[in-house]
Amino acid sequence: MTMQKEQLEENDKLVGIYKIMLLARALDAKIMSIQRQGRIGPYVPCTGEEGAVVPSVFSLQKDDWLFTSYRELGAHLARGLSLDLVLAQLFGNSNDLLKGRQMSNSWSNKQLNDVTTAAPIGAYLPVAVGLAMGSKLKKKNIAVLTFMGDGATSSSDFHVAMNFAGVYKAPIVFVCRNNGWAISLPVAKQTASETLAIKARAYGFEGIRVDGSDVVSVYLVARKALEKARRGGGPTFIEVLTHRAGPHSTADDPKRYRKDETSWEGKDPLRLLKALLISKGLWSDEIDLKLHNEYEKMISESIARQEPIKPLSPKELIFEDVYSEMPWNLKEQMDEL
Ligand SMILES: Cc1ncc(C[n+]2csc(CCOP(=O)(O)OP(=O)(O)O)c2C)c(N)n1
Ligand SMILES: [Mg+2]
Repeated sequence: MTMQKEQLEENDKLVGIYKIMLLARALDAKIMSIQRQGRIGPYVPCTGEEGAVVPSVFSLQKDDWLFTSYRELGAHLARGLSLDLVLAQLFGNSNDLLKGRQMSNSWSNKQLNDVTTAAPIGAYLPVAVGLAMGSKLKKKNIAVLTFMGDGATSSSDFHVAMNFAGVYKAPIVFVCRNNGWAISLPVAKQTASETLAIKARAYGFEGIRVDGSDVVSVYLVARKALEKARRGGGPTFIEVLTHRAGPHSTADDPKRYRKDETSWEGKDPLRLLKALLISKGLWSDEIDLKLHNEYEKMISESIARQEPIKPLSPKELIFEDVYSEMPWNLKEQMDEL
């Protein structure tokens, strides 16, 4: 590929990343507002962390796999999850692919190799590594990308996952969003380790620390790590320094523990990427406003479609999807219900 063509493709990627970040930001604000109006259950917002999340998904290939925690709305959007499915999950209606059974923010889509999360912090990490190990055994040249928070690095499952990934050279990339907080616990009380990235060294593989407001760096580091995984070069751990702009969740009041913080807006990944695109002649304030308005309209229309849809009945929810053929005793109980 010529340098020029490569540059054009990279520019397209950056614009693509920016658009998804913009959509995630607009959607996050709207979801917060409908949550405050009592129209959905609890929600975990993602504003401020888009730069740590969206870029790496742009280097995933179709057969690769994605695992997330709950603050990676932009990752699901980047993987191709539709607005309707994002909202159906939050309304827990009958359109939801998970039938309203999962906690909010636990998006997934089988067709997109986008796996739902587990509520216990870090519990899905060994599953992600297992999938990567299995793919390697089957000689598929694919990679697994998994996100986690800084708090997840204290879980026993983190150790299990990192250890197996290192020993078996699993084709996996761990992206740890270090936003400095596990709800109200600051990262300094989470670990005595100098950084989170250096933890990878003890497991025998590369750990890299990158600034989450620098989208280009996050993109390049993640792309290289995913290529390495697919080539058989084993795992990489990427610590992305980022900022949780809002509360932990809608059930949290950060004013009680987060005081005297300096403004984060100068480090806002969305603002910084927008400025970069404008400086490269790839974007303008006019296009930005137009797209933002389009997104707001799309989001409102999607809410109008999903909100009136009812949830499934308890009968379908309790009895289905456990056995391929329902045993007689369950059938009896279902009839009774
Ligand atoms: C094993 C376990 N312990 C505690 C909790 C309660 N809990 C939910 S989210 C959370 C904080 C996790 O922080 P982090 O991994 O840094 O992710 P962030 O919320 O900052 O994105 C905790 C302690 C849980 N879900 N699972
Ligand atoms: Mg955190």
